Amino acid sequence: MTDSTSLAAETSTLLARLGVPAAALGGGELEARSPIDGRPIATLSLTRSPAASIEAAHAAFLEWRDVPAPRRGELVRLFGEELRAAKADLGRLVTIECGKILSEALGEVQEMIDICDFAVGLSRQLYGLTIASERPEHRMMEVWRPLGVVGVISAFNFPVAVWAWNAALALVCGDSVVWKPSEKTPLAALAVQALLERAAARFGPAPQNLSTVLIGGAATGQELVDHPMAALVSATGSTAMGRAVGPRLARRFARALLELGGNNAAIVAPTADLGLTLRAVAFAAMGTAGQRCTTLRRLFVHESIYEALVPRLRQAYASVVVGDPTDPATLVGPLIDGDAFEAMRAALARAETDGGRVLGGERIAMQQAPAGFYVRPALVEMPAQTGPALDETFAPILYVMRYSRLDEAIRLHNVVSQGLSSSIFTNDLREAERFLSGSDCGIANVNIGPSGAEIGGAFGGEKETGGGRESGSDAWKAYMRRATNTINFGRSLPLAQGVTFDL
Ligand code: UN1
Repeated sequence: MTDSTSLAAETSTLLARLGVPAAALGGGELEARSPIDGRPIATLSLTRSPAASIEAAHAAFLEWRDVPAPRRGELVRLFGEELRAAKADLGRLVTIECGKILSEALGEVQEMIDICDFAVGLSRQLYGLTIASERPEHRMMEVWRPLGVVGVISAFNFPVAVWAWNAALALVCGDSVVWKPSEKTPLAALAVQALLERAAARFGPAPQNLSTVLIGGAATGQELVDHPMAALVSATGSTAMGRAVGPRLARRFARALLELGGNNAAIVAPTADLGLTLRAVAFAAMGTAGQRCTTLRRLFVHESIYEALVPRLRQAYASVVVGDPTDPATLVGPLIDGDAFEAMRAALARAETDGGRVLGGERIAMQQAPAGFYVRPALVEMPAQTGPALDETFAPILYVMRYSRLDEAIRLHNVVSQGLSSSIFTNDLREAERFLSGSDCGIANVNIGPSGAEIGGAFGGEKETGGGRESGSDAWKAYMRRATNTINFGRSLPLAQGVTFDL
């Protein structure tokens, strides 16, 4: 286990190398902590005036929207280069600040690089349509124009990638970006901002304040949500956060892109490849210590294979290596903090009341990190889908249930209030297709787990997950304003729908 003085020292070395100005750190009122040992790693100041930052970003937008889109793509290309060069350092910082294992932290930085590549290509493909006009000598077209200031509110569990999904698209779409990162992971945000500034310096004259970071808590986020100059706010976090943010944005008719909770499930059907299923379930349910919005939380196993799969799962849960996320042997790092641990314990206690058989869930003492919250992931065999199995608890708990009929499993799958991601494990084509059309989630997979999506697809979900779509496919359209243009190139004025109005 890395000792805490060396963690703080390593953090400041990493921040310096990543280009974070020393003036941004030290002496402020926000204390950044590492979940590795629960101890402070840096202090920083809160943003004094979020409104001033948003107004400055709006001025940047007015310049940036006139820069041709492929040229805007060049800035994102350079940013992708900075990320490639800084991948090891930024990944390490992400591990220190949010506790995910190094391989996953590096994967998160890779996800940023991937979305930059996607956005660079997109900068030459912001296509509109030409539409047949019913009037002679008229042309109709649909064009996509830059939108304005894009606010991004991100969560601790993906402290850099989710911002990048939004920012890379927003920047090529001609928007400026104001980022309110989780107050649990402000340092990674400052590092990313510094890398973007490096790219901007190489780009040539880029508008000042094209991207800014607001350091603060919920009140700062609220200022961003309420500011009339924030045209779109893309917010990732709990459903409770979305319930607070959504109506405030609606009140001023601003755009909302909400990526909220998931209570993701998988169905393991009789023909499933059990070796593959075991590995997929282990990563999806225990990876990132259960702290992904796409984490697998419910597993429906067909009764005919229950005894073949579940004992192997129990073994995996009992033996998975929990510990220091900087150690390459570790697969499960710490929870983000004590509140997360309390929520996990409370959910497990409720599960027991409902007749659940709980394996794991106990805190693991780490000699050198008494204030770190390390837990053995919990596997809970439930007699039925009740109580905590219907909620999202942001911790590594997998509720396992038996099923006999696929239609019933799909019904139970859909019964929860969230609708993010879902999977089936089967080699039966009919079952796979029935599941894909039956799942009510934004993401539905066959023979892979629900987490770890690639950036090329649209990411997001239905119901209490909030309905937003980020990242690939045509998610970029949320960051632009659609305009329908009709051009009359004749000398007369025929009216649509055959209306006459002759003076
Ligand atoms: C999140 O947890 O908020 O699909 C995002 C995944 C990752 C992103 C998760 N690509 O698990």
